[in-house]
Amino acid sequence: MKYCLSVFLLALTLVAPAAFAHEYSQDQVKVDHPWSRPTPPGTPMGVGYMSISNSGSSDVTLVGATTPRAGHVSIHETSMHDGVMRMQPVKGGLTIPAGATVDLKPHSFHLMLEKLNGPLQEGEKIPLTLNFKGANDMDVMLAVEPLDGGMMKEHGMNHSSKEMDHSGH
Ligand SMILES: [Cu+2]
Repeated sequence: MKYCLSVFLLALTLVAPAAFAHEYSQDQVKVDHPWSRPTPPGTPMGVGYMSISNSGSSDVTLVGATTPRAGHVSIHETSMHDGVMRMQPVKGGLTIPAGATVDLKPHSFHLMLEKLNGPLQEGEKIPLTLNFKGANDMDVMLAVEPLDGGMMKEHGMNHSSKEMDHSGH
């Protein structure tokens, strides 16, 4: 009995980090883990990453987004040209084909939050409305995660409260 209980508790512990993930579903569209990075003061631009799935039978296109934290949001793609990394707007929007998932992630597709009205702070949740062609607009929250990446999510509350103390100085 005791053994079973501890195995059960261990399983819960291992599953716990998933509780920090967040996803949104609406009609045929699922948006998983929308996140961003903190920006240094004075930086006019921030990023938005997420994974968008389309379980419908027709294509859906992400054509834009709005947020109260930025004057404009663009859809960009980062790519390598002759060894130089550069980013350019995705013309006509980002298509999520029927049945497919498209990842917005570092060194690939991303949202560019331009004309920020203030630095993006670690721990902040940024309201973001995604505008789709072929699906209804969708509200999600971008979680501003630490610069050292997703690994730190494992540390959960401890980490974020420590960081909040720090930003008070
Ligand atoms: Cu960009």
